[in-house]
Amino acid sequence: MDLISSNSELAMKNSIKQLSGSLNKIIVDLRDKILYETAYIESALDDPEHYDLTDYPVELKNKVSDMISRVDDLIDSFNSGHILKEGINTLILGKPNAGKSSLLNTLSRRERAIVTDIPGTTRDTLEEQITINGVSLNIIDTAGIRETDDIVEKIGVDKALDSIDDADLILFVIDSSRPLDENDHFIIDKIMDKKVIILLNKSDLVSKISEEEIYKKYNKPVISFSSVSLDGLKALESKITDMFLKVRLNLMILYILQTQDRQVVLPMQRIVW
Ligand SMILES: Nc1nc2c(ncn2[C@@H]2O[C@H](COP(=O)(O)OP(=O)(O)OP(=O)(O)O)[C@@H](O)[C@H]2O)c(=O)[nH]1
Ligand SMILES: [Mg+2]
Repeated sequence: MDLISSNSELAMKNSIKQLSGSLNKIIVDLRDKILYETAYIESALDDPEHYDLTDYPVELKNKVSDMISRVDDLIDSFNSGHILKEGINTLILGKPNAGKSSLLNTLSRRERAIVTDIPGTTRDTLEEQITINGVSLNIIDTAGIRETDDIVEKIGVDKALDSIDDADLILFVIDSSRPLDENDHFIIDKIMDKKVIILLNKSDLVSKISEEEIYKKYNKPVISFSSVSLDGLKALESKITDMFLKVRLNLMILYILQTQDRQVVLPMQRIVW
């Protein structure tokens, strides 16, 4: 199904590789190791005189932790598989008028979203697919987060907050020409345990907030940015691709697999999986 529904060539190659049996081989190998240890323990219990178990607990503990880390690698590979197939789910969050829709337009190089100086312009979530250095991103612009009595706007705000869980990356847009307010604090509290890049937007205006101050406070990457002067655009694009280094490694490995005999056992096998 992955192969049929994958929407890029890269995703297709990834699916083919999974089909080609590497995943199966790793699972069979893990299963064999677990069966071996289980059989060894059972035999030792049945026939204790012929088994020296003095160092076995330590040995077993090491083997089990190695297996756990292989399983963790597999789970990770699923995550980056999802990112390769569907793109990095990138949520743009911020209070009204921070410049979220302008950021979406800047990153997608087109006037995708309506931008006005009226706070509360964007009411529904808006998605756009873009590619940065070969990595695909599914960017979602959202309604500005604030307390509101407007029913439609409130639905948009709730939708934005609900999208946090599914986001692989959050671009938190702050209007640096104004001091932080309770809306900024409310947002940052909601996203502290996520992968976040903080954008100090409107850097072309006189700034009320410094990069150092924000970094010290929140310990997340901070980039000074402007959708008007395009200050910080390159820095943002490289930061995103650096954060998803694993995806880039997968791209490289897929390229190697494509150009070489697929039977070659790569030394980076652990990275692939
Ligand atoms: N000077 C300056 N103005 C900006 C920048 N980014 C956005 N703006 C302006 O800020 C205002 C709000 O921009 P939007 O992109 O609509 O802001 P938003 O966060 O999407 O706002 P809501 O949809 O209301 O939540 C507009 O007047 C933009 O032109 C920037 O980098 N520099
Ligand atoms: Mg908007």
